[in-house]
Amino acid sequence: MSAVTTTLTEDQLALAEVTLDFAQEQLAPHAVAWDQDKYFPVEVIRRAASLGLAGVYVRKEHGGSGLSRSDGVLVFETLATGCPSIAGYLSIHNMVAWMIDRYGDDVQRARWLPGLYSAATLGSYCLTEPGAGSDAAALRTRAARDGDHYVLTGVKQFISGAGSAGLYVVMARTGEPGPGGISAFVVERDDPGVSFGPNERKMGWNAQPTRQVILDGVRIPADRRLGAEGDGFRIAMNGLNGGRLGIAACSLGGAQSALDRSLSYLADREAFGSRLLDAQALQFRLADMATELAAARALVRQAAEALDSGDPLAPRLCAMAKRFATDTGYAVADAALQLHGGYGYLSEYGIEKIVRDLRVHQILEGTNEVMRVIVARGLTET
Ligand code: FAD
Ligand code: 2MC
Repeated sequence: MSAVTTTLTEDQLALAEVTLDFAQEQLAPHAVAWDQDKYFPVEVIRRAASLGLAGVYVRKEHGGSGLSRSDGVLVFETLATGCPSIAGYLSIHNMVAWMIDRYGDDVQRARWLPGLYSAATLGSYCLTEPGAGSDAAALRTRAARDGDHYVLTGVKQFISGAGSAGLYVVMARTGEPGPGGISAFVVERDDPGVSFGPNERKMGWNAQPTRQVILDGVRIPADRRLGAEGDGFRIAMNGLNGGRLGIAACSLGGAQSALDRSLSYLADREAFGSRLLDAQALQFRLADMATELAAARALVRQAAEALDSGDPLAPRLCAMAKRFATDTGYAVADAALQLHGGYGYLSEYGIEKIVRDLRVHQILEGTNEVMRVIVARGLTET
């Protein structure tokens, strides 16, 4: 905990205490079993919602917690010390709730936000398609206007929470090829024509489902569109700026937990007549892990402050922070596994689960290669 408290305000310290208690009491004791059983603990997510953690960025006047991104990265880092997979899903749910608060009109907010911030309704974000992942602006899901309705047809791939979620923010094409022809819509699970693929079998993030969302002539009223026609790509990207920080923070929390466990493990484990913790080679490894995590945390906070202040460089800083924190988090968790010797490789110690969970953070919400594309474009275009 000491590693995350520097320069925090009194309010932030209190927030971190509440979320850390929740993570240690409600998530950590069950994380290994949820992973093994592929169990999505919706009831625990609803308990998190009762603490305001399902409407983190929804404005207070709209019923949410009204927290800043700087607060939010603290929330997701501390939650991820208990389970990166559930913290990661909550980050996505909060991205969806923020998009509705930010881009919805009063009627849309009143209709969907209460369900989202109480987590009575879970949210999913649907951008990726089988033929359009990194090149998201190439998406082909079609939303054809038909009088006062749109008819959506297409397939969304790798959707977190799909099947369990009641509300889907779907990016679909209403106009010309490229980003300018994309609009954002809210699709509900019970809309006729919505179905789901099987729960994907995957390396990590097993405590939450990942499925295709299949849209087969889904006819929805035009008032399900978020923002104007053609604004969907911008809405999707602005959602992802904050989302990428959430995922970055989850990597920090998972890795911090792996580092803390390594310290206790090495203090207990003896070899060659002394505690392993007394071996300077291992102390240096721990020192490097702590240093790299502190550097990543500083960059995540800097990006969060940039997003809070509306800095035009914020998208680039978010990409830098997502790339650096998710690479660092994975490396630190993998080093923690090594420090546990053979026990790190056993499921019951929970370390290999952290490594598997953190691996996907280098891929989703924009791969780390795409993060480099964003940073490099910024460098070469200015
Ligand atoms: P591709 O785009 O095909 O990329 C393949 C490789 O090529 C990658 O290494 C990539 O970095 C590299 N590459 C591509 N373009 C370039 C380039 N220009 N320069 C250099 N390298 C490049 N999506 C959602 O919309 N909603 C979700 O909820 C969601 N949840 C997910 C959950 C999981 C568990 C997973 C695995 C994915 C999820 N995704 C979700 C999808 C995720 O965002 C995509 O997998 C990711 O954006 C990459 O797309 P792709 O898999 O099609 O890879
Ligand atoms: N913030 C704000 N606006 C952005 C933005 C960002 N991060 N990125 C792009 N835009 C705007 C950009 O400014 C431009 O606006 P305008 O037309 O007004 O100039 C518009 O969007 C089009 O942008 P580009 O011309 O850069 O579009 P391009 O097609 O070249 O590529 C790229 C953009 C590669 C950055 C984008 O496709 C991308 O981020 N790809 C990765 C996809 C991704 O992150 N998927 C994650 C899925 S969700 C997930 O995995 C979950 C687990 C939830």
